[in-house]
Amino acid sequence: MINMIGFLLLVIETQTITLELNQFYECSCEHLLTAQDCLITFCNWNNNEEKCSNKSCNEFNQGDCQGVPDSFGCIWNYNSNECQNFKNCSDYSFPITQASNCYGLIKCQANIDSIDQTADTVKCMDKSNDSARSIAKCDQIPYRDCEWLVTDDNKKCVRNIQTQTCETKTINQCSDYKTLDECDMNTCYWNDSCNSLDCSKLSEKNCQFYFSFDSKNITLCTWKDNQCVELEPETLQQNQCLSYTIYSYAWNPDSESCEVCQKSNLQEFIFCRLILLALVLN
Ligand SMILES: *[C@@H]1O[C@H](CO)[C@@H](O)[C@H](O)[C@H]1NC(C)=O
Ligand SMILES: *[C@@H]1O[C@H](CO)[C@@H](O)[C@H](O)[C@H]1NC(C)=O
Ligand SMILES: *[C@@H]1O[C@H](CO)[C@@H](O)[C@H](O)[C@H]1NC(C)=O
Ligand SMILES: *[C@@H]1O[C@H](CO)[C@@H](O)[C@H](O)[C@H]1NC(C)=O
Ligand SMILES: CC(=O)N[C@H]1CO[C@H](CO)[C@@H](O)[C@@H]1O
Repeated sequence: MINMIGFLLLVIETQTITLELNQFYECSCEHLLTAQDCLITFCNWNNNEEKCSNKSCNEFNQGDCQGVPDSFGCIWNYNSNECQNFKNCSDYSFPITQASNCYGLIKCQANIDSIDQTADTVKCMDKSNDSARSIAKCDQIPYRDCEWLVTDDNKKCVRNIQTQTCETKTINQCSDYKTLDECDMNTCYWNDSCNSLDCSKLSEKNCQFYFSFDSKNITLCTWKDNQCVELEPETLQQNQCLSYTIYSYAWNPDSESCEVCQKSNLQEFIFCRLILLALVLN
């Protein structure tokens, strides 16, 4: 029985290391529960209430505005040169060659149907799926920008070098990419063939995180004993928690542990199941 519970705990640990995209870089000031953690660049600490709260967008310079986690809802406006509250993806449009700027907004993507060749503009829209590279469809994407975007039915936009077009392909694993050009280095690596990435394949400089195959999940890595390994947030100290996890985990002074800021439904589901199972087993 104890072995069984041990095994289940192990399963939970591996689950928590891989974050869903909506759990990554999502801490906001309200998650920072001690004065020490309340980041002065982004937040204000109220000594009386012992509470950390976000500064408003218009207090940020360009660098900080572009650096705050999405949860602050701040976007830099290049026209008026100020940091503004983000409202809606469809408020933004860019020259066609800068369509990738849509992905720098908050949960937005390029709206392929809005491409206007005459005016040279593309509008942004709300995300149509949960991938960091979500897109509605691959055709009409300029060859140059055809970079492993993910459609709502989980197909990939892949360059066809022969026809110089952006093709819709069913890709189930890195080895389905047959050439170095096709091999998506955000999630795969090349060693004579295209293989899935893991932390151990990353250089010290790139030892931070990598995306899952569909860019829907992120695995955090850390440099330890001269190699890149999977980060185990539960083992982090207070002063490491925020930065090692790229603002995805914050220190909980009550439990004295480093905990994910944005809890996913799935984890709660697993947790409930574990508790139920433990009850049954007892
Ligand atoms: C904090 O962020 C929220 C959006 O998440 C915003 O509505 C609120 O105005 C911000 N607080 C301040 C002080 O600006
Ligand atoms: C943004 O605006 C569009 C078009 O008006 C609307 O359909 C969509 O629901 C809005 N999105 C959000 C997140 O409010
Ligand atoms: C490339 O990596 C894969 C997976 O790690 C391994 O199985 C394969 O042997 C490697 N190939 C070469 C040529 O090193
Ligand atoms: C992404 O994470 C979710 C939830 O943890 C999991 O169900 C899914 O299989 C993962 N997908 C990939 C491609 O790793
Ligand atoms: C944000 C969003 O719209 N996500 C959707 C992406 O596509 C999948 C599959 O169609 C949906 O289940 C998600 O809700």
